Amino acid sequence: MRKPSRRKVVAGGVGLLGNLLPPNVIAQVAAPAGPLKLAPLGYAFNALQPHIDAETMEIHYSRHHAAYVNNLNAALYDFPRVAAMPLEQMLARIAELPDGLKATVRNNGGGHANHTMFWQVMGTTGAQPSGDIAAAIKRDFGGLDKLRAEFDAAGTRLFGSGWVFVTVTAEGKLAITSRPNQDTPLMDGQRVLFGNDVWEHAYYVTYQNRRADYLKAWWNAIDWVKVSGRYAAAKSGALAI
Ligand code: MN3
Repeated sequence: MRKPSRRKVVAGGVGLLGNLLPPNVIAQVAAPAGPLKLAPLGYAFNALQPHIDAETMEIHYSRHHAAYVNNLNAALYDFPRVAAMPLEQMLARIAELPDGLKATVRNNGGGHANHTMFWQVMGTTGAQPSGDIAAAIKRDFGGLDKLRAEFDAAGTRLFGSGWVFVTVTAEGKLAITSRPNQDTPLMDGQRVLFGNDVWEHAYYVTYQNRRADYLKAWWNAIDWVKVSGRYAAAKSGALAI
């Protein structure tokens, strides 16, 4: 069951209750319910054009990602002890969670973590890998071209919906892996340096069925300054999602 979007809740709150309730109650109605939040995107929906079109970005962020957050918050309402856990722990300890919560955390918690990372590693700086991250890419893949070829091949091979990731260890070692649906290496206690969403909703408007073309173009949307920051955070133990 889909919960109404925040915008609809706000509109409903003002339209139906605005004349009846004091302002503090309206604020509670309008606030997103639950412990998890949809972070601001950090750039405009059209910022990644022509590689990712604005319509795709808007639907992907405002509807798909928002739905994962809303669904998870709704499910966590009855499990306050789980709700108090950081998301990466919820995912790493999924086997210990109440049975009624496992599938929701896996699908919607995984979706929330994956998309939070995804928006973060994209941007418009146009920078290329340099310094530590460039050295690690050369050491572990033989260079950026080889990383790209291997990563795109993994994304093309993945049947149906899922993600391709580059994981990073605390020592800074990089590896390519893929997962179906909204699964994430966080469920195995690993850390994600960056990853690409190969669900059709991530690319269908511009690329239709041409996933390989999307994978190739996506490298133009990566912000290597942000990836570099995540790499440093992973090595210092500070990288969470
Ligand atoms: Mn997606």
